[in-house]
Amino acid sequence: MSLENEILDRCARLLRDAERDVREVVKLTDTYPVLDVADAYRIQQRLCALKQAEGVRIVGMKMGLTSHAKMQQMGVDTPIYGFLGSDNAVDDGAAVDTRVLIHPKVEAEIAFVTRDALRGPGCTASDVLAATDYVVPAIELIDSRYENFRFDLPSVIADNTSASRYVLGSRPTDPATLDLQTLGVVMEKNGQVAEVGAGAAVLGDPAAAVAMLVNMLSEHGQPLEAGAVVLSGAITAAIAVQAGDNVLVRGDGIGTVAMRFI
Ligand code: OOG
Ligand code: MG
Repeated sequence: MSLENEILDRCARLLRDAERDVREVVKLTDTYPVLDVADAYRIQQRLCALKQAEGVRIVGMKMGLTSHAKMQQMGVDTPIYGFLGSDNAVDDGAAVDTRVLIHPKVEAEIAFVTRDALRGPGCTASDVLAATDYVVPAIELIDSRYENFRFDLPSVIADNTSASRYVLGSRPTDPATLDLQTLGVVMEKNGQVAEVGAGAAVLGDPAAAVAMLVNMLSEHGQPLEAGAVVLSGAITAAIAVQAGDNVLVRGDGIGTVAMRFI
C-alpha cells in the first residue's frame, strides 16, 4: 500500500528539519507502520527536492549496507542508495564541527568519479570501470536522524541512508591500474588502527556495488550522471567520533584521506 502524497511530504519535511535543528526523531515506521521501501524512496526524492530548493546541488550518489560488517552492525540486510549534495562535501583534512551533528560515525570507503553516464538494467562491474574517471579513498560521515541510530530498511532509505558528510582523497587513481577486490584499507582514529578491510568486503568488488546502484536507479528511470561522485559503501563497520578526534583512511596504492572533529 502506498502512503498519500501529503504524508510523504510531511515525512520529508520532518527529516529535513531534524537535520537542520540537530534533533533526533522517532523512526518513520513507528508512526507509519505501513511505510514500505517504495514509499521510502519517494520520501528520499522529496527530501532531495527540498534541499535543491534551498540551493543544494546534487553532486553524486552513495550505496549503503553493501558489506556484511555494516549489515550486521545495523541489523538490515539489503543494499540501499542515497544522494550526495554539495552541502555534504568536506575538503581533505578539514575540520567538521560536531555541534551541528547528532551522533556522527565514520566509515572507510572507496569513491568513484564517473567520466561517462551509466544506465541500467544490466550494468556490470566492467561497465562501471570503463565509465570511471578515477577512484579515491573516502571517509563517509553518517549521522542518522533517528533516535539511538536505530532504524529499519524503509526508515533509513527515507532518511537518505544517514548521509551527512564525506571527504575524498586528493590523489586520483585510474582503477585500471588497481585490483579493487584485494585493495587493503586501514582506518585510524587518533593514530590507532580502528578498522581494517579490503575492497572485496563491498559485494565482492566495489565496482559491483556501483553497478548495483546503476541498476537500482534504472528501476526509477534514472541514469548515473557523468561527473558524479559515488561512495560505494563502507568496507568496515562505522565508528563513533567526537570533538578532538582525528580520522585517517589509507588505501593501498590510492593514498590517504583525513577528517578531524572540533
Ligand atoms: C546506513 C548507511 C550505510 C554504508 O556505507 O554502508 C552506509 C547507516 O548505517 O546508517 O552508508
Ligand atoms: Mg557509507
